[in-house]
Amino acid sequence: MKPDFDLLRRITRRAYAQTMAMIHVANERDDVADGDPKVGGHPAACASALDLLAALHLVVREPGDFVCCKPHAAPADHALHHQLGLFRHPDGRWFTDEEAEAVMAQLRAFPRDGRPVLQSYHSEFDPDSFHFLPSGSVGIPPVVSVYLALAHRYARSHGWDVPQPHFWSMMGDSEFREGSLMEVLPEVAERELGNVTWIVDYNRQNLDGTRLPNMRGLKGTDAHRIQRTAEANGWRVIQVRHGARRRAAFARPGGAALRDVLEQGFSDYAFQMLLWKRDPAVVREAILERSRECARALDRMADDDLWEVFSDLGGHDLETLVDALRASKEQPADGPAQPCLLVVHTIKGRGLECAAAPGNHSAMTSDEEIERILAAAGLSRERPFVRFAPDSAEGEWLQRRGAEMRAGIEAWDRARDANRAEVRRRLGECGPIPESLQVNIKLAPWGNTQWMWGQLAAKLVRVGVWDELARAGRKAGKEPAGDEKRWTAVADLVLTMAPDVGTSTNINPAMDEKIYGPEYEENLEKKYDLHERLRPELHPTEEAWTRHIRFEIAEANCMSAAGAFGKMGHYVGIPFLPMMTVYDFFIKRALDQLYYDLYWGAGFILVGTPSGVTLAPEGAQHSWKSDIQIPNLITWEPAFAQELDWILCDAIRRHVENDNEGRRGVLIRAVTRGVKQDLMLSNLRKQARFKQDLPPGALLGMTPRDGGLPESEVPALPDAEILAAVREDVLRGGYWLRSHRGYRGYSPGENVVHVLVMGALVMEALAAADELLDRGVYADVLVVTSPDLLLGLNGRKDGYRHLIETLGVDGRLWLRPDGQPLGPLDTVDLAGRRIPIVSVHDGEEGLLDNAGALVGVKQTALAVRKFSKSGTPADVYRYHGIDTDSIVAACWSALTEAAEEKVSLTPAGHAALERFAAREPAGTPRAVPERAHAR
Ligand SMILES: Cc1ncc(C[n+]2csc(CCOP(=O)(O)OP(=O)(O)O)c2C)c(N)n1
Repeated sequence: MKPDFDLLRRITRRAYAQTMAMIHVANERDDVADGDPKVGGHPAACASALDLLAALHLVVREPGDFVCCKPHAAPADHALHHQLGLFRHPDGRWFTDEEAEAVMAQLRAFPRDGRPVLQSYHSEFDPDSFHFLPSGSVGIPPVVSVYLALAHRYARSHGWDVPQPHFWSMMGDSEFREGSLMEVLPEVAERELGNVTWIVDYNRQNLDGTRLPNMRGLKGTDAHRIQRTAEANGWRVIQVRHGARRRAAFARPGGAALRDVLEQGFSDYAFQMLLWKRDPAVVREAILERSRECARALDRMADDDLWEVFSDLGGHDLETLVDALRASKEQPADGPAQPCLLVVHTIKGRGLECAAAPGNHSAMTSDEEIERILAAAGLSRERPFVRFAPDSAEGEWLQRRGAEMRAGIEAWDRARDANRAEVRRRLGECGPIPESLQVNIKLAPWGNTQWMWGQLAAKLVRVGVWDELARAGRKAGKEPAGDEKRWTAVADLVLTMAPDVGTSTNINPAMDEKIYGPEYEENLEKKYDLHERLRPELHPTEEAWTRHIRFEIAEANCMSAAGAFGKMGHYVGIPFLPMMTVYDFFIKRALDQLYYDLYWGAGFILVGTPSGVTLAPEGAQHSWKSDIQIPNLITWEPAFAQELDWILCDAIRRHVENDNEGRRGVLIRAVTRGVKQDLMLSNLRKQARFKQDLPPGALLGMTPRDGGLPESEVPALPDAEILAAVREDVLRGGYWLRSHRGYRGYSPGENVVHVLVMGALVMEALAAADELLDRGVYADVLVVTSPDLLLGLNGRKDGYRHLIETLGVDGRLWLRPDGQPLGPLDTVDLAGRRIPIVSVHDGEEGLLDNAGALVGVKQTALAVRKFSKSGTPADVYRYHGIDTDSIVAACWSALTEAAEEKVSLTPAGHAALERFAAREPAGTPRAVPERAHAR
């Protein structure tokens, strides 16, 4: 049915006025202290986009469609949603009229007393965030939106009941210069995503003013360039240049020449300057200068008419816009589905005094102007946000459209909940998710964590696709058996992705014949029987057993895809878990995308591998490590393969069970340096904590010289028991790999140092501990598995309990008498030291350096502080001072330099101490017992 465009124009005018009023009101609030930053806003940028957003929201958009828009147009979206009554509470209840009116006055306000507010840019916290992507950083949301479209397609190909909505993105013309958009452009057509429409708000201005694309160099305006770029990348392009007035003028004599001039004759700059000048006589002259043939058309136009025609851009003509938006969804009858890009020609600041003025990006409306705008829409400053009366024609129309939208949104919620229930059922059938994937680590005595990642990914994928392959009568490999079966439902949710580094990061089996994508060509490797040993077959299909999304060298694209797939649990109730493997160094290529994913609350796993200077001979230029602290991200760096197994399994379980608040994004760093895997258990077994039947108070001896019970003669607990205990510590951020507590001669405050080590340097730390032991120093080695959980944002949440309480890395002062006889009535002087910390990691300064400050002891941090060089790991570690010798030297000087602190004990304290000493069992080391320490 043809919409009533007059009525839609009246609604749009009100939305326009309310958009401007939102920004005005936000800037009028009086809760401002001296020196506070401005509130601000972008009336002009909203004005250029408002009509096209009205066409989208009021007419073309289906309820389930996804939308993302340039950030600074957020108020325009809110105002249109307000007309339609689409604000919701977090529990799904729709706002009452009063609540809706109230929230419109709360743009950019802080949410006091639980009061709903609207963020400065589109946000998940907004009451109208349903299927609206967050914005703020331009150039990212449209990319995310593309991958969300892909994720929906993937879900359908894999047998899930998921609708295929349309994905609309609106962006500025300066935004369209963002590299991220150029990076994704070819992908959208290659992946044949016909349900993607991009809309460029072509207002020829950006933040700094009028854009000046060099028409000579570009051989056309920027609109021509955009069209050529998009078409070269497989898109269909529609220019929405002219409104109805222009088209009518083109139909009259001389109109064709006028059309030519308006389409080809003006540079963006020249056109923009005429808009700003607002003088019909100058416009007339400029047109005729370009083509005398236009005289026939222009001669019939009075100045006012000429101005109307000249400024009648398609982006402000609702009818034209509705047609164009609808046309963008049409698909070629033959040939692949094709995305579409609309170049919508608009005027920035249209209807405002600052229209087309170069400095209008954040120009505010004056009091008089806002009054004029409100009055033109039949509104007043007393109640600027009132909605149309329900019994008015506009009100009735909005009620109907709003009700349709609400019903569609609620239906989407129900479908999502049904999927959630189905996922729960499938998971429930498999029983609890195992703690381990049971990879046989013994196969690789010198395994590295990257190797282990490949093993784990391969197993998950093999278990996940077995049934799909078997059902299709294809070679399916070993049928999941025993504990593996418990993984089947989870494994169906897992997929891998990589920006052209899948094979080099060991996930060949996960990729082999499992690349997801349109099968646009016959598989000639199959046809000609071509195979390469140990290499995956990469021909894409959309079969149900596909599990890998392949990317070119496009880290930013891949990162956005990880976010999009990782948001599917939220949107459609199917918690896909994307596992992106990427060279750790290049995570910083996609840092803004990573931030976006985390802000958005997506759940995903990033495997950054290989990482750090441990790359050694492979790439000195690639050695800087991802050391990132952003809320919602948890970072891990396992040393041993077994740790990675536990970490990955736990992360998967938390993701599918939605038990990952504050840690939805998981970053695991791995390396290609082999670590002697049996060092893990051989060291653990030596700890007094893991010895069987150790008599109370008995002390172990590492060497016969120590005295004590010879360690090797005291049996350790069964390995499974040790590992179960250590797993707990690993998953809380760190564990003691070597601890000399309970050994004879171990004397905190005298000869003990805590060595915190992360990742592959564990071997250097152990070698240093051996060497130090020969010199009478007890270096306890704490493997930090998650710097974030132990010392970072996630550790902070419980006051670093694991570090301080469980692992006992604290600032205790270990006291001994300071040379004076103990007399009952004297004040006694004591002296002591705290246990110093030496940390060593392959990463930049700062990663572990706060441990000492957290517990209040001296810390020496060994870290990477300069660009690296090629060489063997031994060379490179030495070069950076993170080798065994450096650790030994650092421990030695930490002990000698740890200042001796003095404490005076009063007679009362002394008496208490004596009473304590009397209770001591024989054989306890001479150090002052724990409960009498200064802290
Ligand atoms: C990545 C990024 N860089 C810079 C900004 C700041 N910024 C916000 S809007 C804008 C200008 C946008 O111009 P354009 O895309 O043409 O949109 P218009 O406002 O003209 O419609 C800039 C530079 C941003 N939000 N994100």
